[in-house]
Amino acid sequence: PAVEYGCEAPFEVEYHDSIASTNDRARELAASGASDVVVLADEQTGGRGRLERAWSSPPGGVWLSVVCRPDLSPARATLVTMAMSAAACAAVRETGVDAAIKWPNDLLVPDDAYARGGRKLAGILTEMEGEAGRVAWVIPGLGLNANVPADALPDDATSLLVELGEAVERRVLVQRILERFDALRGDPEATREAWRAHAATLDTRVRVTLPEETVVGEAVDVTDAGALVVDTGREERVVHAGDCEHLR
Ligand code: BT5
Repeated sequence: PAVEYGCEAPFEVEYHDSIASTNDRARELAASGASDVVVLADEQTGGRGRLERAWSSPPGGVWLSVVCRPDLSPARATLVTMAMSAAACAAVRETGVDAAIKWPNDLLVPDDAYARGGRKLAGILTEMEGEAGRVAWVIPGLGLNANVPADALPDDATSLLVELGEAVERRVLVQRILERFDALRGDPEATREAWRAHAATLDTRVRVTLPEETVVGEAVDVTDAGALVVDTGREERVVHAGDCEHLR
């Protein structure tokens, strides 16, 4: 396999050289009762972003999905996504790349030439199913442009390879991400703290585009449910979903 993977974290790993989408495979595993399984691929042929957007997933990336069964209400399942973004951001910083989280859960590498606040290094697609007011399963799917060359990246994106000028060892990177994720995922307070510590969006002027309106103001906090608190000057608005731009 392209990724030699030996994980000591409490996850079983199912590795694929190529697969349509690790989230799709993880959903199958979740439906058959699996838990704490990681689906990892070198390449995805049908990678998915949020809102039915496509996620470009050429060979060399870290494309992974984790089947989790946390004891959470559906409203707080976002904590799992926040744990994954904070874990991935910390592991990326250990490679020497100065990434930060853009709300809700993108990893960006700052780039002053970009009004939107940076180049996208990673994104997370979380899918879940609820049952009687509790989460039955939740699957955070992380797409991280690790050893993806510049010519295989979309516009406005970057990779660890591009930033560092050399390939990273994905086995080590994945291990670090999963260990941190495992340490954070059962601990809401630690998750929120870690998220805050890695966030580029807090104390930044933002424009959040919601389906019906646009909210502009200073991002002042994130809630336990992963919502962004925006001080518009007139009021504090709590926004739960939307696309966020950093304004300078
Ligand atoms: C995301 O969506 O950022 C979530 C991406 C999650 C991908 C992982 S890979 C493992 C697992 N299996 C899957 O099938 N998916 C997950 P969103 O915020 O909607 O961003 C999508 C947008 O990012 C696209 O419309 C493009 O503009 C841009 N994009 C696409 N591929 C990219 C890439 N490799 N790097 C950076 N930006 C990309």
